[in-house]
Amino acid sequence: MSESIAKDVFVIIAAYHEEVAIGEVVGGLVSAGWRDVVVVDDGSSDNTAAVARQAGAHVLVHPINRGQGAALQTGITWALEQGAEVLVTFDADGQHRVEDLAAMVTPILKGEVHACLGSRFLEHADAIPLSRRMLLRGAVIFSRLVSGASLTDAHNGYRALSRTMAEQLDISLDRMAHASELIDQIVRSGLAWREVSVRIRYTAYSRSKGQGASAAFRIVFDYLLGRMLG
Ligand SMILES: Nc1nc2c(ncn2[C@@H]2O[C@H](COP(=O)(O)OP(=O)(O)O)[C@@H](O)[C@H]2O)c(=O)[nH]1
Ligand SMILES: [Mg+2]
Repeated sequence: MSESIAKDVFVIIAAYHEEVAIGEVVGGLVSAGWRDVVVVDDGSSDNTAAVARQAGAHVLVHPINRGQGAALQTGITWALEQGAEVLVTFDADGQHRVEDLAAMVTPILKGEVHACLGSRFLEHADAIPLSRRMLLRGAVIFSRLVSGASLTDAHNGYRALSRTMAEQLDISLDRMAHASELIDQIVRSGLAWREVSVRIRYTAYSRSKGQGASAAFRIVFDYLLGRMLG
């Protein structure tokens, strides 16, 4: 990857109790040349913040746990203040691949679109555990119904945003329902976006911590409540 691609790209990682994985995640990004890595430690009681700092990240800390949506908004606001031109949201648990990052940011740097949304279903979908596939299929149908967005993957945390797009976003749903909220806001912005094929890693670690079916109900509930109140 050439230095010019990484310049002004900020990678934002919301992390909660990820001391086991975060060092390798940050280290992998930094050693591949993505120097501006921002970890938002969301009130973890373990060593997430120290491990992330040691690996070379800028670390912002929420004193209490507020959820991934709130943490991403904190990171986005800070990166914009630092002059970020492209903002990437990236998971802390090792599920996203550094190798996919250039393909995520290049369409934005070229001025073709203002958002690239990672999709694990454009190619290689067979590598996804069946229970996950079924849950995510539900998320796609839900998002088509409520946002009218034609996506193949509605709950993928791997996104790249232009500065213009990021300035317009306003995440009000603190927990996991922010993923649907972000899609709504991106679609409604009227700015161009596209899906980009990425591979999600399913490790024993990430599967033991990840969002399951009960979390899906909470996500739908939070999202609908947010729509009613907003
Ligand atoms: N800041 C913050 N991040 C969280 C929280 N819960 C999960 N995350 C992070 O969000 C990312 C995705 O969460 P995960 O539970 O793995 O969701 P899944 O991969 O969609 O099943 C991971 O990097 C987590 O560390 C939270 O309460 N606050
Ligand atoms: Mg995960």
